[in-house]
Amino acid sequence: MNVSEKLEAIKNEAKERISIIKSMHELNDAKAKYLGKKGMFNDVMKLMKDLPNEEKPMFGKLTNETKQIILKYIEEQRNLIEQAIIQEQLNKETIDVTLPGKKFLLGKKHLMTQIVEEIEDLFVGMGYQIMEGPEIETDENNFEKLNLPKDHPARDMQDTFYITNDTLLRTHTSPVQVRTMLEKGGKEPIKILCPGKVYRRDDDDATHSHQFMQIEGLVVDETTSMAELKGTLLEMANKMFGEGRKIRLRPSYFPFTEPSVEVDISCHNCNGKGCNICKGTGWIEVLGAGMVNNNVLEASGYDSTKYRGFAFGIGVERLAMLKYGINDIRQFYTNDIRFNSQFKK
Ligand code: 2U9
Repeated sequence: MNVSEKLEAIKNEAKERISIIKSMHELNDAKAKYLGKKGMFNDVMKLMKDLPNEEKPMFGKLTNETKQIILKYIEEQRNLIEQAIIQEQLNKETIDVTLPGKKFLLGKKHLMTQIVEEIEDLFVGMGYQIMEGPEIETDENNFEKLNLPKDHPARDMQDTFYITNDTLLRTHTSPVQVRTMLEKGGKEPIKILCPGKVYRRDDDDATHSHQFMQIEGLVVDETTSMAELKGTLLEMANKMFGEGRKIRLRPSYFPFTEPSVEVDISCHNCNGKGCNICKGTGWIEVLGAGMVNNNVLEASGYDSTKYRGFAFGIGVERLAMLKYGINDIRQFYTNDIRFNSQFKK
């Protein structure tokens, strides 16, 4: 085989072999085989040695042209392989734009949060400040300063989660008010609303929970009166249970207030006629209140001959149960989406 036949043979073989290569790796091997230092053109070089000198340039040129052609085959194949890789990727990632989209459910605030925020807004509108405090409290702040002496039944081990002899899980949010009074040092008027979790040693059932949400309010000033308390509670009753509510105060007893009252609201369900929610009475009991006991004012540094105060307390779960006809308090804590999603704001 002479030089030009050899070159023609290499070119034809390269064309055929390269055209069936499917991967970059194989293509690089082929490039080394045909064009590399130890490649197939070595044999051609050996044949060239025996050629007469005047023919050498012409065959040299032909060799270079053949190499360029093979390089072109390789580059063309490289393009084809690249296209195939891209096409394969595109096929894999094909999106069916006609498929229905995923439905994203929007979360919403828990009923308890909704009600607390609603009451907070109402009272902020009446000039109250929202105050919070720790859930682990001292016996002093939770009981002693609230006119609940050591032998008072409400301090019973059976009702309170004691942590040590003088620390406990607060049984009401009243210690937040105590802290505020102590901070103000008996000198400034107070108008605060204190929402928060409280704890009582109770066996959980449909109407009892060892942990629940309370909202208490406290106003201390020189002119604070029972009339002001009554007006405030009526405002809240109308806001929470709809316009046209009436309220009724019945005498009661709390150690921290004197006089103390239980507050009934005319039933929002039957408008006072009597139904299963109000147990036929036309009234539902929703909160307790009263004028702050002088002992309580004095214990936290307020001169009871100058200052007077009123306070009230609401159990938020009970309020929500009455408003929405919920019959099991445990519904608030089990996070059942079927329950929670019913209360859309
Ligand atoms: C200070 C002075 C007085 C807070 C009050 C009530 C009446 C009351 C109950 C409602 C339902 C508790 O959650 S419940 O079981 N609360 O009836 N709370 S007066 O009186 C205070 C608080 C702090 C310094």
